[in-house]
Amino acid sequence: MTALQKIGGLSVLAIGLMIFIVLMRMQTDITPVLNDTPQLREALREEFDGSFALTSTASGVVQEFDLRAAESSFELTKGITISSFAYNEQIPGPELRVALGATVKVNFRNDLPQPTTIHWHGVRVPNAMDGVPGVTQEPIEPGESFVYEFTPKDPGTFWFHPHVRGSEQVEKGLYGVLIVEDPEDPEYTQDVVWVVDDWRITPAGKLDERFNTGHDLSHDGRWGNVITVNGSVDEQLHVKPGERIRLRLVNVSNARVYVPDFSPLEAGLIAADGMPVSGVSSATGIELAPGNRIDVDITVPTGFRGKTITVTDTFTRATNRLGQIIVADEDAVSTPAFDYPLAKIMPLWSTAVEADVDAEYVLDARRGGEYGIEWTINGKTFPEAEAITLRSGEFEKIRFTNESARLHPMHLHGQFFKVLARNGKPVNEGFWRDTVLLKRDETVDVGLVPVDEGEWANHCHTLEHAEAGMMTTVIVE
Ligand SMILES: [Cu+2]
Repeated sequence: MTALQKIGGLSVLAIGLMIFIVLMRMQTDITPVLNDTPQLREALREEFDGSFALTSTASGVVQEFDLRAAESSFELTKGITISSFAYNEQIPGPELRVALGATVKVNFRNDLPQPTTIHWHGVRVPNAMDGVPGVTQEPIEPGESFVYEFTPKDPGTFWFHPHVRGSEQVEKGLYGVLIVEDPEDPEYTQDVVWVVDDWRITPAGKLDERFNTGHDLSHDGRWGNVITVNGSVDEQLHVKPGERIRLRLVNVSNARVYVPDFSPLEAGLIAADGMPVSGVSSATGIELAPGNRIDVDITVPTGFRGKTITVTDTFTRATNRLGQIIVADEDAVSTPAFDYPLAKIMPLWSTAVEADVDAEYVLDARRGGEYGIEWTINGKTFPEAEAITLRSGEFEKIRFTNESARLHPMHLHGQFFKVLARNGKPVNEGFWRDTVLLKRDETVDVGLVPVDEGEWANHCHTLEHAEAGMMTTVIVE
């Protein structure tokens, strides 16, 4: 079957689906009795109050970093050295650790042969520091420099990557992690980051330089055939029995989704997308879509002396190896005892089902454009779509409707939201997100109270889909 035939099939499917949805809507128009009132909205906003730091608590300390993007070469594994891009010649780029309250100053220089920017994924930065070309800044041309300066408002696990030709620049190795440390963070015996990526390597042992192919665009983006953790196909974390570790997983892949399985270790989910959860649950089985982060709390049982645990990914039918946790054949150390600090306020928003949808984003594909296929939001590609406006400090309900058969991890910049319902069924995840995965034909309702003002990107984090138009903006005012 040719790509065009496949796309044709997709259109027929999409038209069928549209007719079905119209029929469904005609039916549902008669049934719902929503009680959207100013009182309901007020109550929903009150539930939220106190969830986020409204202003930064700048300490006056400045933590300064020099970051340079340039062409590089990278040894993925023995015999496979690829032409890459890198920050400071490292893959992953440098791990930036800053104290909550410190101002982060990044002196960035672009020595790539193409323009770039840096987006600080999940960090509530001043709008002008968000790194989105054509929205918050001009692209940084080769040979040019730019100073990013912001004071993070939230502690947690965040990351940074380019927002220009993302499907190529991120795939070639441009990404790094930003960790904001809270003085109230408990003392784990180790605090470790696992940056999870996949690479598409040709039989000749080179990085496949065909970006944005028709196949990748008409499917779930570019999935690689080699998975690395911290740039290694054989990442090993050495621990002692009794240790209590904080493991931060960041999915920087263009498109691949992971479902980490830590068993037989018990791994508690303590933070999602950088933000603390309202109650600890198992981290095994959580979907880590592109852009997502999870922080897990693992106590190594004393009975695991001398054991090796392989952490795997079970999202696809094949089980993929991520990294290994190797327990020393030594006496146990004493386990630090503390309760991980949970989110102080997390709205339940159980009455949000009664609120009308304030903005709906319909996700779909069509033929056309530079790549022969375009991914659309409400029938438009970036930048033709008009921005929607969200009211700062008010409860807002957004609906994402996936009318395609493909995966779309939708990422809203500058704001955190909570999933309210999937396919109309209320859910309570107990954590905030900045990126939510939509599966085929799925509808996801999210609630938020926007607090950071400006024009923010809202796009699919499958980087090939974003490249083919799947991006729009919201204005918070
Ligand atoms: Cu997508």
